[in-house]
Amino acid sequence: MRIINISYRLPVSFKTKNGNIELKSSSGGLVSAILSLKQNENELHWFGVADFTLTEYQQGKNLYKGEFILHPIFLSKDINFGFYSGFSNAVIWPLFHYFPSFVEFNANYFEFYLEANRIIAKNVCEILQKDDTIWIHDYQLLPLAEMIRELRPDVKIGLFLHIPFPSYELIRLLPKYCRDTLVKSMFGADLIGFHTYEYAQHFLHTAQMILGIQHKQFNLLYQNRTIKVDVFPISISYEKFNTAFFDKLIEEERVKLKKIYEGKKIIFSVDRLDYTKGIMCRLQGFSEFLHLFPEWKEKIVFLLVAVPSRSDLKRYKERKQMIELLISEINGKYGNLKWTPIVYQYGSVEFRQLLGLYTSCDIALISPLRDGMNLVAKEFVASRQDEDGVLLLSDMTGAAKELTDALLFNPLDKNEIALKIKTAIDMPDEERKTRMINLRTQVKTYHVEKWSQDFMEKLNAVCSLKSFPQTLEYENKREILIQYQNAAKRLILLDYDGTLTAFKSSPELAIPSDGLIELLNNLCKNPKNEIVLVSGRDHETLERWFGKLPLTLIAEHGIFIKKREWKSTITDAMDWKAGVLNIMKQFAVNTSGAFLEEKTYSVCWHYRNVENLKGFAQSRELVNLLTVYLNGVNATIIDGNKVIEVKPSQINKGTSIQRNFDMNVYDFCLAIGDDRTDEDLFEVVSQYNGISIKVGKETSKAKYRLETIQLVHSLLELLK
Ligand code: GDG
Repeated sequence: MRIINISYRLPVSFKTKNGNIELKSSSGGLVSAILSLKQNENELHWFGVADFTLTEYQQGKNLYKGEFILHPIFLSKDINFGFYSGFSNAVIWPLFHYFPSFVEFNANYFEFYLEANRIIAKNVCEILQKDDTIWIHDYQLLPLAEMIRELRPDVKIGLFLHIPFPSYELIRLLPKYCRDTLVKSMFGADLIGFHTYEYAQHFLHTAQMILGIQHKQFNLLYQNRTIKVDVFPISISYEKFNTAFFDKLIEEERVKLKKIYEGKKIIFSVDRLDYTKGIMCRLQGFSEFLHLFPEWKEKIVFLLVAVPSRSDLKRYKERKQMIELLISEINGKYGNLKWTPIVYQYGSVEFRQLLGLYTSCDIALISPLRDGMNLVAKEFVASRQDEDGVLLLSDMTGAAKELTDALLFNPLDKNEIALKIKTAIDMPDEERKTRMINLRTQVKTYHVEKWSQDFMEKLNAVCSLKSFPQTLEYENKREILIQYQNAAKRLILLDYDGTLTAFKSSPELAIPSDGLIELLNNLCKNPKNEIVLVSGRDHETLERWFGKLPLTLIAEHGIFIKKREWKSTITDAMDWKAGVLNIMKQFAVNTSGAFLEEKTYSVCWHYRNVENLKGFAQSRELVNLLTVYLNGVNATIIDGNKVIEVKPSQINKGTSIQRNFDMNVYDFCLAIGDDRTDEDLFEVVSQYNGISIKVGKETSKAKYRLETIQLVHSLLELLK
């Protein structure tokens, strides 16, 4: 198998130094993750944007002896700037981290972003082979999956977002064409992964608001494909950090640091200098600690490493100045000639030094305002083989969801930070050890190698689901007919609107034609047939139109069933109905063309007569509001075909026919429907090896597809 990994950065870089080419390899978490997929002769390819010139690459590529087959992509300076700094880091990064006021949207940069992704897609497709697996990483490459799929529809694609996916309220701040493109193009992937359930949930909500797609247990049907959304909290290579504790060089580093700061408690932090990392908050918290607990004067030191990052952007330059100003203020206010409370380095540290710091400090203080995951927290924990040290972690990080034995705090609350530092210092040895053991078990259990294997397994699983209906051809029809003729007991389940009759501007106008009544009557006449009309309509209408035919009627998606007489299947109180009706009325008043349909146990808001864009936009607002209103209530919102319906949860078209299968054994079963509500029907029918047919062009779990109502009639006419 070939795995094609694509991320903005390559795992290596080439630089000219004193006229010679030097190779610099990255040993970050993602490299370990992808390397762990090198089993069974897997070939690992890695595409990324080159941060070196073509000449440097040609001269230096033989220096690389690693496991990856490298594919550097050379972008022009302009495109790369607009793509990376201009759009990725000045729009998506701040917006997705809940810093909307830091967003600097420039339409040209968005074009460069798309253009860069197109170039990458083209390069990738040039080497693609059948059965390759593509894994795309992060916010720089959100449109890539769709772009690759356009060129190679058959390929297997996974996408993982390393940063948070924010609430829809943030996404909607982007210009419509931009947000629609970004979200829609993510659906080019088969599997879309996030660090936490919260991010996945935000994404699914956004998909419903922007594209009107509803998920079922995190699975979505989109353009004839099943797409899975799932959660994969990234981790680190536990072994690498754990075993480092006894490495000679690291031990030396630790001893050296402990000697320098002898007699003092050490607080340590390291991150890229980024406004999301909450470095200012951490400094304010430390300052508050010095203010509240002056007895710690000269007995504590804060070692703060800020790694230069994106320093070409205004927000990063100003943040650096703010941080450095605050550090000097705190040092000036509390320090003296013998003691500097904050020891600051603007520059990266080598792995050996980093591990020296992780293993010699008493407290790791990590305070992002938002962070997709935060690997520093996990690295600190994994490196503490001595089971000592306290992790102080912002509850706004993805890591806080897993590392619950850390001392969690709100990064904006400087008083809380100060008190938590004090708690950490005073923590009894036993509690400190227990917490650290629990944290280490957590990181050890789901390490980065497991993360990547888990992702690959889920990607393979979703791609093996064949969800799209195949067009019902002559051969299939013949097989159905043979099966029908050989059967002694048959069940035929038919939806009405959109399946047996066309939609009209108003539901009451869709009266069955004489021809249709005759067709149904003929089907009913055959004693081997049991015909069931499974509709979302109210039971009065069904009675009026079909009451005289000898068939079973199911109304309101299963709420009413008539074999001989009408019976309700509802046992729950319906106390939500009046409130929903009120909300829908309000929306009908505000949306000209929209109208309500009230049934005994459900309410519908129709927007088929509303201008397209306006209708869809209003329907999104309504779904949003109803989702909140119905929280904890036993009612389901159906985001249907130009209709929003609320109905009791426990009943759907699938449950309504379950009883038939419980009481009978059929040797022929056929279900035909056009709407999302018919998917429940198809699901049950497929469990009993029945034949399911979707009417129309959309995706479905049905086995076959017929594009028009006329074709449904012709098929039914053959069933004599
Ligand atoms: C993004 C998301 C998510 C940092 N300084 C030095 C150094 N580092 C290494 C750390 C750690 C990594 O960089 C930083 O990872 P984080 O997870 O903390 O943060 P981001 O860079 O913002 O990463 C984040 C991550 O993607 C993975 O999905 O967790 O939420 O924002 O590995 O050790 N390493 C060395 N010297 C340094 O000076 N050697």
